[in-house]
Amino acid sequence: MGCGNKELLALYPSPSTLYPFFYALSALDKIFIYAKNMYRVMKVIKLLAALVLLLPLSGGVVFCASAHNLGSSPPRFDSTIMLQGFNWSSWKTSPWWNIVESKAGDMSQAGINLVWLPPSSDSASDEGYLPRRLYTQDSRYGSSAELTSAITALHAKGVKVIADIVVNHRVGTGNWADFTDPAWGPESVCSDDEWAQGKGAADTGKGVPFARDLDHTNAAVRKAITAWLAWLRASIGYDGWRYDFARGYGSKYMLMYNKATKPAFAVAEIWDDLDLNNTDPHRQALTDWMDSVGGEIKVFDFTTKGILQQAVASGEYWRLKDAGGRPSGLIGWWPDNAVTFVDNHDTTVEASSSKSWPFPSDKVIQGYAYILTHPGIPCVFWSHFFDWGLKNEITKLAGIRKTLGITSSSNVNIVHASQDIYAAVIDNKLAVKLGYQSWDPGSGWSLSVQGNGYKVWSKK
Ligand SMILES: [Ca+2]
Repeated sequence: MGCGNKELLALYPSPSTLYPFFYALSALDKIFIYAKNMYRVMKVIKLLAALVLLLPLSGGVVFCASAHNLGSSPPRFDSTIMLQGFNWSSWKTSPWWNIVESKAGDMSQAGINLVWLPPSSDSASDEGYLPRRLYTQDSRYGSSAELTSAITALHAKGVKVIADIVVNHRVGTGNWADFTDPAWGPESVCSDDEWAQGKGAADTGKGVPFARDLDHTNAAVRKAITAWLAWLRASIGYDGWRYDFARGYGSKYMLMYNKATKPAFAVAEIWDDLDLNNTDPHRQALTDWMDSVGGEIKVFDFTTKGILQQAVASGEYWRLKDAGGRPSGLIGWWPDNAVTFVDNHDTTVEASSSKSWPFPSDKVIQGYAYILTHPGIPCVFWSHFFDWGLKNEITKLAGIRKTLGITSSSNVNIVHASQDIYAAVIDNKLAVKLGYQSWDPGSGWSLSVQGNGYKVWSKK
C-alpha cells in the first residue's frame, strides 16, 4: 500500500536478499562453462535477469521520490479548491442556507468548486454535531427546502456540495437512546457506552461522553447508515462527504459506507495531537489511516496546519522543510489526499476553548499564500473569506493557482526554509516567498500578487 517512511525503507533490498540470486547465476555459469557460444548467451541472460530484478526496485524508489511522492495511487492532478461553508456561529444567522445560496456567485468567481456544509440533520445541539432525527433536514441552519434550494444554486454555479456526516454517535429523541427517524434499538449502541444499556459490541474506535456511540459492527446499523447516505445524495442533492470524528470507529466501516455510496469527494477528520518537536509521527498516522482505506478517503492536513501556524507566528520557516527537502506536512508525503486549511469551525477561538488552536490572526493571509500555492487540496474558511475582509486577496491567490494550473500533485522545490524566510518554486512556474526578508526568483518572473508578509510570482 502507499509508502510512508517505513515502506520507503522496505523498497531497498538488503544485501543478503541478493545472495541466492547470485548463487543461482554462478551455478548456471558452471553448467555452461565449456560452451563458448553459450557463455555469451549467459552474459545476455544475466544482464536481462539483473534488469528484471532491479527495475522494479529502482522503479519503486523513483516512484517514491517523484513529484507524486508517497501515495499508493497515481497522481490525480486535482484542481479542486474547497470552502468550509460555515463557522461555529453560523446557525445564529438563520436561515444560514439562504446566506450560503446568496454567496454562490462569490465562490464561483474565486474558483471555489466544492463547499462543505455543516451537519444538516435535526440535532440536539445548535451546531448540528449531536444528530437526533437523521432524515429530518430541518435544523438551526434552516429548512429542508432552503437547504435543497441552496444546493441547487451551488450546482448551477458549478460548485459541488459535501455533507458533514456525524455517525460516530447519535442522541435519543426524548431520552438517552430512544432513536426515531430512523428507529434503532439498544443493539445499535456500543456495549462500552456510558449509557450502560447498549447491547452492541464494544466500540471500534474512540468514544464520546456526550452521546451514544454507535456500533458499526452491526450489519443492520451499517445498512441504515448506508441507506441514509444514499438518500442524502439522491433526495437532498449532496455530492460527497466530510466524515466527522473518524477516530470514533473503525476505518473499514467508513470504507464500506464510501464504497456503497460512491461520493464525488470524501474527506475524514482525523485530529491527533501534534508534537511540534517531532512532527513525522503525526503525518505517518494520517498516512497509515489512508492506507487502511486504500487511499479512497482524503484527510485534513492537520500536520501542515500546526507546523505552518508555528512557522509564521515566530518566523520559524525552517519548520516548513523536512529532512528529505520536502514540505514537512502531509503534503510532503501524500499531497493528493491532503486537504490543507488554515482554520476550521473548531480551531477558531469562537468554538470551545478546549479545541481552540487558532492561526495567528495577523498572519492568516500568509497561511493562504502557502496553501493556495502548494500541492494538496486547499480549503478556505468561511470566516476568513467573507468576514475578515480577505475575499479579494484570497480570490487573487486562488486565481493564480488556477491560471498556472497548480494542482494537488504539483512539485515543490524549496529554495529557502530558514529563520524569517521561506521561498519555494512550484512546478517551475510559480514562486512564493513568506516572511519579511527580501528575496525574488530573479529575471524571467513577474510579481503577481503581494501582501502582508508574502509575495507570489509567475514565470513569464
Ligand atoms: Ca465511537
